[in-house]
Amino acid sequence: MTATANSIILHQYDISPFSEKVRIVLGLKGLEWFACDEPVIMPKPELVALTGGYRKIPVMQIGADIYCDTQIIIRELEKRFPTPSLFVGGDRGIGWGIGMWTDRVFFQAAVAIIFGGGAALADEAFIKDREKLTGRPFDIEAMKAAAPMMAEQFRAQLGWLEDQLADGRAFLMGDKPGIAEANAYYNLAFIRWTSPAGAKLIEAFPKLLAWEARVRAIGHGTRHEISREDALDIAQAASSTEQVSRDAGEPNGLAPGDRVTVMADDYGRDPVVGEVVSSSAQHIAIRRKDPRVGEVVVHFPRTGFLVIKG
Ligand SMILES: N[C@@H](CCC(=O)N[C@@H](CS)C(=O)NCC(=O)O)C(=O)O
Repeated sequence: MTATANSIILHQYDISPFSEKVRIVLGLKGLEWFACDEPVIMPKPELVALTGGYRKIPVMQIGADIYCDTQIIIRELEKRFPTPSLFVGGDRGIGWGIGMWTDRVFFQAAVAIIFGGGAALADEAFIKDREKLTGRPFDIEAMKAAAPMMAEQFRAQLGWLEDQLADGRAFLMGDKPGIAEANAYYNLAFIRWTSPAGAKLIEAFPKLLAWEARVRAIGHGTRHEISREDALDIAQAASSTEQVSRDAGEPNGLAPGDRVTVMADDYGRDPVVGEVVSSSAQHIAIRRKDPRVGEVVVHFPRTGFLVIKG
């Protein structure tokens, strides 16, 4: 199977929890996709050629359109492949809000438990890389000290999920799986892959355990592999399909053609510079040129990102 300009290419690595969020969405929608494995630490020259600076994982590529952050990746997948919908009842807005909880507070508790527990992932090169990523010391000793408190935090949030399932429903929003599953599940998967002590916390919640098995069974759709060079060749040969559009509601008057810098507001704040193609309350798409891939359009969500004019 060969990838084309219409194929979904997920720049990822297998042990990446945020990639697992997207893989579950690919499974829910029964999609065929290409995994393009990226390094766990910098340098990531091929990824940065596509994004213009953004280095976090995952990044989705469809032709010359590059989607940075799981929120915009999932929004695009829902737009291009609306059936079955990720919105299964009563969660069309709050589904995104669940992501802001699980990607930040829930995820940070998992990280402290995993690395405070001495996960073998954290060698010297990894620690140096993550210090650069976050702009703070990656302080294993501090994480060790915080791990017991974080276990309480993590357990409390597992308890919310258990309570959500208390009426016997199969999935968080009812009888069908959707965006809430993708958002909630990947932190449990991350703990299972890396921390036996953390995984023990899950065992105390019977409804959650059964739910976890149901979500795992959804799978990842149909996965193929693609090399980084082949993915770059696809971007170079393709043209973006993003249409120019002006959002009259832009609070700061942003318009197509404006030069902007976009960066995450939390960690991995590497700036990406380009020219606005389209924007809305939920997205910004910017055009940039790269010597290896030519013209690409890079897409970001608005919550969790800063857009600076000029
Ligand atoms: N808000 C981002 C978070 C992504 C994220 O933190 N990804 C981790 C890996 S799961 C990462 O990029 N770590 C640094 C790296 O892999 O270089 C999203 O939703 O995509």
